[in-house]
Amino acid sequence: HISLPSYSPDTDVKSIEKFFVHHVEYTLARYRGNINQMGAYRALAMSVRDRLIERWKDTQLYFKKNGVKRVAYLSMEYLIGRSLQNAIVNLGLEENFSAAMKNLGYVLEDLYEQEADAGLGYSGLGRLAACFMDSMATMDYPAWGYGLRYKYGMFYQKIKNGCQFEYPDYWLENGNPWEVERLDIMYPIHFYGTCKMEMVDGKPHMAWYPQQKILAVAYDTPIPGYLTYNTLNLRLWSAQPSKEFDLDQFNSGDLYSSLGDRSHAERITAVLYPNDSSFEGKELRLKQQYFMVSATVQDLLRRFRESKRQLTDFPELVCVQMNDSHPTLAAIELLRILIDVEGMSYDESYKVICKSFSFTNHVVARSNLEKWSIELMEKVLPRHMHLIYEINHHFLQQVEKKWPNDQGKLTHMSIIEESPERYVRMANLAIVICHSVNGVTEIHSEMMRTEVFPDFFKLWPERFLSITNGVTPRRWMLEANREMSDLITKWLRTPSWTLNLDLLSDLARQSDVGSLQKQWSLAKHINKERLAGYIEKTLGLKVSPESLFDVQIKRVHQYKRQLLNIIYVIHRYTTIKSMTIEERRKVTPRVVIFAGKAAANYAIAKSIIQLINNVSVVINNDKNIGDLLKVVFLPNYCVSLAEIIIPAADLSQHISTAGTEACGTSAMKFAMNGSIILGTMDGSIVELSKEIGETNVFTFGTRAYDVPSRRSAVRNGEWGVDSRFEAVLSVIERGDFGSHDFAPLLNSLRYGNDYYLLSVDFPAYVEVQDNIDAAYKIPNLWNKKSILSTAGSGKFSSDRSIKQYANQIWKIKPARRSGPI
Ligand code: DL6
Repeated sequence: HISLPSYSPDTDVKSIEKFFVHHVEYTLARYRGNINQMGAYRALAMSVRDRLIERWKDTQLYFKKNGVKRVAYLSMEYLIGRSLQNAIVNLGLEENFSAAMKNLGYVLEDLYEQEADAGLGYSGLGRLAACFMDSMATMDYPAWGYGLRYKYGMFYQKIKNGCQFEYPDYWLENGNPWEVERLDIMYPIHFYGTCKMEMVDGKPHMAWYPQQKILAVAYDTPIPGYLTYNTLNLRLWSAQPSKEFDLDQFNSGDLYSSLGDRSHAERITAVLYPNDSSFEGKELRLKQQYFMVSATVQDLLRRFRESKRQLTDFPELVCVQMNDSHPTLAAIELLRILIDVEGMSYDESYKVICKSFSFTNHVVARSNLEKWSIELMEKVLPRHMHLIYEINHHFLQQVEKKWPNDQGKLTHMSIIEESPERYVRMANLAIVICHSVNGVTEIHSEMMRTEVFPDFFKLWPERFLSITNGVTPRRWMLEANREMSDLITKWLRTPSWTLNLDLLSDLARQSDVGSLQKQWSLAKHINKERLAGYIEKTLGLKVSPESLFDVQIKRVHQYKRQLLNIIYVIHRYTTIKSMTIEERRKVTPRVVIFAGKAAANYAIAKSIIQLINNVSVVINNDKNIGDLLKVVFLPNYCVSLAEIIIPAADLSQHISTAGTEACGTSAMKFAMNGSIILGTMDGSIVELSKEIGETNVFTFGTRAYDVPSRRSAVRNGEWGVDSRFEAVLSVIERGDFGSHDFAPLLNSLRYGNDYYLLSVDFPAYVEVQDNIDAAYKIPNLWNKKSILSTAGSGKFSSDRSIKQYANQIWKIKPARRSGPI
C-alpha cells in the first residue's frame, strides 16, 4: 500500500477509538454501550471530519502564506454521494479505522451504509463537479468549490405499479456531519428594486435601489485529496432572512409577516431544480443562480482584498470556472461591484472579468441552451440587465466591424434574442465575457465549433478549447471495486495507478494471461453476486450471477434511448418464446438492468419507466423463460447505487442518438471497471473506442454526420421501418405489457415523429446484440475484452482533465503542503 507517513498521533487505532467515544459521549450525548448503527456512523464521521478540518485549515494557511493563484469552481450542482468511505480512503487510513471499529464491536463497511447520499445535483455536470473536486484536492491545486446547500436534493424515486413517484429527499434528516456552519461568513444578497441615473463627482452614475435583502450563510465541507495533506473547501451557501427586515415588521407588530419573510428567504436554497424540466422562466431558479454567484463573488473579493493588491490585479490571483452557463451572472456581479462600488471604469472592469472567467459548455442542442426572459431579469436584477445591454452594445460593434452590414450575424450572435419574445442568451453572454470556452469531449467541442457556436468560433477561434471529461478513479475503482483494485495493484506490481491512471495500459500486455483472466472474472463474479443480493433485497427477485449482466443506468431521456433498449428486450423475449428447446440451449442468459430518474414533468420519460417495469413483470413471471431473460428496474438511481451496479456490469449501454450526448461520463466508470461498452459513436464513446480499440467495444448505429439526412427521411416517410421493430410496437399496443396508455410513446416513434432514430438504428442494434451473445460464450475472448476495457481507460481520469484545465485555462500550479507547518 502507498500511504502517507502519519504525522499526527491522532490517527493510530487507539486515538481513533478515543475520538469516536468522545463524540458518542459529548457530541451525541449517548452512553458508549448504547448506540445504534446510525449513532455510530455519526460519531465516526465526526471524528473523521476533525482530522480533515486540521488539514484543511493548514492547507488554507499554506495557500495564503504562499500567495498562490486560486481557481474558484462555480456549479449549481454537486452530486457528491456518500463521504465517509471516501474521506477514510483518501486519508490512507482505512486499515486503522477498520481495526478501531472492530475493537469497538462495529463493522466499518456497515457504518458506510448508514450514510445518506448528498444528492445536490441531477445531471452529469453535477457528478462531474464532484469528481473534479476530488482531483483538484488530490493534485494539490489551490481551488475552492462554490455552490448551493439545497435542503432537498434530487427527489427520491419510488416505483409503484411500474410508475415513478417523486418524494422530497430531505438528506439532512440525520444531520450532516461533514459540514461546518460558518455564521462568521455571511453576505447580503439583493433583489428587485429600481435603478436611477445620478451624478457622482460630476459624473453620471447608475445607482441600484434594491427592494429585497437576503443573507447568504456559508456551509463549508472539507474535500480531502487522496494521499496528500492538502484538503480543499466546498463552500455551499444557504439562505437566511436578513435581520433588519424582520425587525421592521416585528416592531410594527406584524409578527406573522416577519415569519412569512423568513420562510420566503429560506425558499431560495430549499430545493434543487432537476434540470431536464423547464426551469427557464422560474423566478426562484433565477434567484438561486444570482444568490449563489453574488455570495461567491463577494467572498472572492474579500479574500482578494487580504492580499492588499489593486483590483486590476484580481486575475493574477483568482480565476473562475463556470460549470455551464448557470453561474454566468457571477461575471456581471463582479462587473457591477467594480463599477458601482469600487468606482472603476467600465473598460477597466470589463478587462478584469474577461481575464478571470472561463466557461464550460455541457449542452449540445442549441434549443437546450439556457436563456432568461428579459422581463424577469429586469424585474429581479435591473442593474445587471443594464450592464448586459452595455456589454451587448460593445460586442455587437465588434461583430459589425468583422462582418459589416450583416444583419443575420448580428441577430444570431446578439446576447439578446429579440423575437418572438425577448430573452438573454446566457451561453452567448458567457462566450463574450470569458477568455475561454470549452466542450467536454472532442466530438462535442467540434460540434460547438461547427454547429452550436460557429460564428463565435470564427470571431474568436483562440477561445475555443476541448477538454474531455474524466471521473475520479478513487471513488469509482478503489472504493467501489475493491476486488478488482487489489487485482490491478497485484498485476501492475504497484498501487500508484490510483494516482497515475495511465499505468493501467500495462494490463493490455497481460490481457491474454490465463491466471489474470481467471482472477479477473472471479472478481467480476463476486461483484455480480453482491448486486444480485441487492436486487433480491430490493425487489424480491432472484437473478443468476452466471447470466450476462447488461446495464443501462442514467437519466431517463428520449435521446438516451432507454426505449430502444426495452424494445430490443421485448424482441428478444418474443424471439426466445418462439424457439425450440434445442435452440433455447444456445441462448446467452441475460439480466437487463435499468436505473434512472425522469424529471417529474417529463411525461414521455415517465412512460418509458412504466414500460420497462411492465415488461419486467411479464418476463420475470414467465416460467417458460426462467433465467434466459430477466429485466430489472432498480429504483432511486443515485451515486451509492451506481457504486454497486457499475463494478458488476458485464456490458453497459450508451446508446444515445449520435450527436446528442455531450459526453456521458458513466461509460468511463464502466470501462474502468472492466465492463464492455455497447454504444453509439457519440460523446465519450468515440474516444473510449479509440483508446480501448474498436474491436474491443461494440458500436453500432447512425453516425452523427448522417443524422440530419436520416431524420429528414424519417420525417418524410421515406425510411422503411424494420418489421421486427414494428412487431414490437404492435405487441405493446395490443396490451401485452399492461393496460397503461402507451399511445403517446408509440406515436413518438411513428408517423415521421421518430426524431431520435430508434427505428433507423434498430436493425444494427439487433445485429450487434447477436455479436455480443456470441462473444460472451467464449470466456477467454470476453475476459480479454474486459481487461482491455480497463487497460484503455487511463485517459479518462479526472486528474488528466483537471491538469488540462490548470495548464491551459487557469494557469495555476499545484501547491502541495508537505506536512504540518
Ligand atoms: O459534461 C458532463 C455531462 C455530460 O457527460 C452529459 O453528456 C451532458 O448531458 C451533461 N449536461 C448537463 C447539462 N444540463 N442538462 N441537461 O448536465 O453534462
